[in-house]
Amino acid sequence: MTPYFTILRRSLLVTPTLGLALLISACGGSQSDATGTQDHASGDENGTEESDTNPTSGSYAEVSGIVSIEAEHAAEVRNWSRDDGYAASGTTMRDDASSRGDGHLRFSVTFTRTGRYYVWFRMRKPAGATDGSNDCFVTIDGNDLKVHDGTSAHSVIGMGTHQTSLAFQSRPKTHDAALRGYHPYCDITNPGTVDLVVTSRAQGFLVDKIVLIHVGEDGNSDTPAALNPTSGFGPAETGASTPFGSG
Ligand SMILES: [Ca+2]
Repeated sequence: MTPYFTILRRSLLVTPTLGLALLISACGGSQSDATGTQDHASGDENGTEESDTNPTSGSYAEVSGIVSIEAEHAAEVRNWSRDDGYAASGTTMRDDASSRGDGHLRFSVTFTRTGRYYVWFRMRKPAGATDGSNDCFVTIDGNDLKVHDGTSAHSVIGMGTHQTSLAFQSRPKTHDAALRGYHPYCDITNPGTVDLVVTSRAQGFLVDKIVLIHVGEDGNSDTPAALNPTSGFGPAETGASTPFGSG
């Protein structure tokens, strides 16, 4: 259990209002939405012919309850591009799509350990950008990420941030302000390989790294390495092989 998760649990359970306020404050305040009407990833209706695909790309793998992915090492890229202008782990990927749903980063991830994983993104919006450039859709095998408010689970749109420098956050993109203080997560019910897809929602939005951390039934991180993805570059990539653009 990391100190961060200890603090998080105590904040949410003992003083939920304060905990939520702290989390929202840490995440940069309330979140407005980008203009437009699409609130869900539209998938890849245009097919894959425009995708920049590396057919030899391998899977990422969960190792000891951790999945760590460099955004620039996607197995498939469409309408995102490398942006070396930031202090990143490797480099960042920038959403270049001119409309929502018209681009993506696709990752293949193999899990051996089932259960719940909290999702962290090292991300930022571009300097000087409005809140219209601060989020993305995220799905795993086509399913939305969720948050749990202590009573029930709720689907969320994806991940979002108000940070103007790259920082790890476990912050959902959702229209429901009451849900923004909870960790977005995915439940892995069976060992095997899934598609993690980051779909364009905000032109200029930047992602450096994606980390998934297995958590116990009480919501606390139970990874023995006690890796804290809220600072630095986070854990090294797990199980990557022949990623996009590596050669
Ligand atoms: Ca990176």
